[in-house]
Amino acid sequence: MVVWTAGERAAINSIFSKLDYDDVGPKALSRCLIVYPWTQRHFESFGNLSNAAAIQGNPKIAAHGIKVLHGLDRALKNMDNIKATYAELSILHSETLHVDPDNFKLLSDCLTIVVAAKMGAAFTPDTQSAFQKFLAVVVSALGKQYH
Ligand code: HNI
Repeated sequence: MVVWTAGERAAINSIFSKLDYDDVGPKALSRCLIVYPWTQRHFESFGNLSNAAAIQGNPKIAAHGIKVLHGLDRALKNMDNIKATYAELSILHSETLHVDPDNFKLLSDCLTIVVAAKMGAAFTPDTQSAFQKFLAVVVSALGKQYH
């Protein structure tokens, strides 16, 4: 059972309450596909991924980046039971999509970098500590149904 302090809960909710999903979601996913090109193989049906500009301009990638962020909302609403909340999504990524679970960490790191760039000085070490803990619990939960 993950224990969250009141400060961590406040920091995490504050980040998401101010997040522009339509901006941050596409930026995080496209960053992941550019920085870690092997992740592109999961999106070959999404159209042109031939270079960074194509990826950053790909509407399907953008839409999926937003979907991923909304996928994080599920954890936000179930902070005390993130593992159970993501059981189905973990099975989907494992058995249907065959996504290497290492990639969850890569995407979450890209999301952290995008959020930090947006927040600037407001992304204090304490804020980052809470955000990284939240993403680490999500990444762990998404990997739980892999065998
Ligand atoms: Ni992921 C579908 C959430 C990481 C590749 N992914 C989803 C869906 C959600 C989601 C929500 C939609 C499920 C549905 O339709 O029922 N993905 C998340 C979250 C993370 C994540 C919260 C991690 C923080 N996904 C990844 C990673 C990859 C990935 C790291 C590959 C590199 N995800 C996919 C693919 C799909 C997907 C591929 C299906 C897309 C489609 O529509 O075909």
